[in-house]
Amino acid sequence: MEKTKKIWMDGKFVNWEDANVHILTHTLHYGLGVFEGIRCYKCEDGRSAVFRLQEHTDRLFESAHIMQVQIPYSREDINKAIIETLKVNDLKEGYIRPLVYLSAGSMGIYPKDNPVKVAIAVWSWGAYLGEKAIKEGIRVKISSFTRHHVNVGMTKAKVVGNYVNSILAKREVIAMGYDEALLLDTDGYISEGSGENIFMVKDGLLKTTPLTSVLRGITRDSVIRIAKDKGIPVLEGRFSRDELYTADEAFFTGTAAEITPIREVDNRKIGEGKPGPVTKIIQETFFNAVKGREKKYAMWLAYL
Ligand code: PPE
Repeated sequence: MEKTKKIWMDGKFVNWEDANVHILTHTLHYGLGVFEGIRCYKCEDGRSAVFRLQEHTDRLFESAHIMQVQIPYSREDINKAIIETLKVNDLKEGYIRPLVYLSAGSMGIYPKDNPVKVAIAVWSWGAYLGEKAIKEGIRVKISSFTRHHVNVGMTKAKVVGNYVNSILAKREVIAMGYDEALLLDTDGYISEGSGENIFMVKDGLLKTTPLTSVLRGITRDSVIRIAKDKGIPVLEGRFSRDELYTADEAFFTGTAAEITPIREVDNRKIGEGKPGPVTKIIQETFFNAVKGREKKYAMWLAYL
């Protein structure tokens, strides 16, 4: 990972090397913190733009609301701080990680008076699963670990501790030689990847899991919008692993993963084992949108 110069910590720019926290930081012990993952792209005209900044900030505040964490800043403050952090670091394209955490104060699971703090880091981040993954697709394995039950982990909130489940799944499948993990929900239906939503295509119909037990992905929302604009029918509905095995196409969506085609699930080839026509058109339109090449989606871009 490539270092940048400064990290925003509660209104101040701190040197990357000095961006530390106390060891009794509550979030570090108990996992209650919320975060976001946002991308900034260098556009055609040389300017940089954050993709769907407001939606990411809104989700950060929704995650905090679900977890009863009071962010001591306004949404506008956070938007501004994100833009400033990119500018201070002179980062034209990369990843943005706002983190809201409970700092040191009380110990014990009940966070009494622990101050809520916010940090924003940015860094350069290429294709999450590699350039080859974007072009040729990846090999996916369904994990033996189940996604959170909706009354165990708050799956609509991007909570720090929720990601232990993702790490378990990802480590398991990487050790077996696959590229990414896919998790089933507690009823045995497909839910999401370790850090991605999933789509499948069958007979021209684009299908994605309903929001029941998955994160309300902003890339997922962008894909649904693009598909509708292209006249591709979209259905939000549950599907099982065998329905996925017999899909014509499948792909993951996420800020980090962008649009990553899936060429294999559990050693079964998906379609022809390479990105199909629907995946390609959506992927192409998505990259045109984030890079400011598609006027129709200009409202998704917050220029620096
Ligand atoms: N589900 C999960 C569990 C998830 O973590 C993400 C994002 C998504 C779906 C897709 O959401 P969206 O980014 O709004 O389209 N995962 C982030 C974390 C990646 C990481 O390794 O860290 C991301 O893509 O930024």
